[in-house]
Amino acid sequence: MRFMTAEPFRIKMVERVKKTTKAERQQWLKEARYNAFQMKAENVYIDCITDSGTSAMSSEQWSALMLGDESYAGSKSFYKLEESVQDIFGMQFVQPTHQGRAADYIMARIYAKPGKYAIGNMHFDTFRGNAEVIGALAVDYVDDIGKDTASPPHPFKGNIDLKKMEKLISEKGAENISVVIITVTCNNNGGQPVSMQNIREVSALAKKHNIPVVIDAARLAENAYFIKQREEGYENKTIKEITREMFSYCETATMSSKKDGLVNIGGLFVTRNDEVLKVAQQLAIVHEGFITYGGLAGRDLEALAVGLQEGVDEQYLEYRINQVKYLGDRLKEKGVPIIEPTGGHGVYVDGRRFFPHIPQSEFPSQRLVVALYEEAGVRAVEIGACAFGAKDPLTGEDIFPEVEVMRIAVSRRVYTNSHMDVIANALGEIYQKREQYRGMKLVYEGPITSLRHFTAGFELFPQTNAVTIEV
Ligand code: P71
Repeated sequence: MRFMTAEPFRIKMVERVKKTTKAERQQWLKEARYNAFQMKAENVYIDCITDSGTSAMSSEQWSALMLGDESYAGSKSFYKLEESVQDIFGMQFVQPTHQGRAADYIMARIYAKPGKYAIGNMHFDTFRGNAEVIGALAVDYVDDIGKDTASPPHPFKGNIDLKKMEKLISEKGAENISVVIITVTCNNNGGQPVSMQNIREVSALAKKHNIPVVIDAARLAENAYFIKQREEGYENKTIKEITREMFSYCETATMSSKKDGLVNIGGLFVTRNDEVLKVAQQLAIVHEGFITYGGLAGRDLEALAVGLQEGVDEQYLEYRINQVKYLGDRLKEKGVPIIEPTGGHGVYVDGRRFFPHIPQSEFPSQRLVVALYEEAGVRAVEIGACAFGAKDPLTGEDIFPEVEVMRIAVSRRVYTNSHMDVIANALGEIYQKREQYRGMKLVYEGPITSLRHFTAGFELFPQTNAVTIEV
């Protein structure tokens, strides 16, 4: 296989994307008030806003759609999905949901408790939102190295800091910690993996204190591939052996199947605890649909049953992880500061190191999102002062997040490395003229601060090379 370094698929169907002019893009940016979420997708040349629900399905998945059994109860498609999930997770009970956040909601209703702590590496927004509604205290205990976007490469920047976890347990008492949630890979700091050793040790510590462990498994296959590549003792294991061991350390897992499930919609709630299952099924019936479809069509269940298996295929994962690395390497060659090593589902550009002259209060990463779209029609997303900034409820002062990045999420099986070159070349040029850029001002937020990135409106401070015409 020495020469077989190209994609392990060939392309059967294509979707046209539009090339646009800079003047057009500047106009659309203005209309969207410089918010990527407010743009029309048809005006985007390469869309890297998310890797969620954007995968290309295989011919096997498209043909599986035709087998969809749309029976309300006891659908044949459910049992196929159940078997596929059991095979990869090694857990018995499966409740589908319409997407990941619905599984998060069910999980939060079962495991988050008012006034009690939910420890995580970095909780994803959708669980955090649910936890906050319940009144739980969601704390991020990722290792310090994972929080520092300029830290040297480390194989597992998604790991939970066991010392911090132990300290909280001893200070607050185990009865005040209702759950530990390990998100694999850790989305908010670069798609960084969690090691098997860390999952094992976190689980042992939690077990000692009777605290249940949940895995947020949106990117389970990418995490398993990193374990195989980077952790001693796993080099000769199959990806499924690794995923089953990962889940052997938890009671329950949630999954947004829009990522490593290689489908465009869907979620999963998976557990080994039959009491937990019963509650999950009741919540699913109220909020999602009957237990054997969970808000999805039979055809969606079919496509997911197949997609999960394709997602853990090692040849696919090798291509997948290497494409993201390819983009990271091209950017590094051009001096662009990124989180290293590159993670599973995208490249995260460090906004503060890219634009050191733009303070966090003027949204450096968001400015970079705007510059990248303006120059090349590429849409990325900010994970920084806009998405995770907040106002102190008492003083009204701005609170800024530790991670300040632009995420370039790479969709699965969608773009070629020529697309990656376009992104790298454009960012390289922007980096060359980085001093010309100035920051942005937030002029509209929307009613809920924690969701402001979807609705925010900005104005640009004029660039320093702008010509002022005197009258
Ligand atoms: C991503 C997304 C999609 C997203 C969701 C909300 C705000 C912005 C973007 C979704 C995840 C995720 C993890 C670890 C649960 C969900 C929710 N990620 N856990 O990265 O990454 O899943 O979208 O299917 O409801 O762009 P859902």
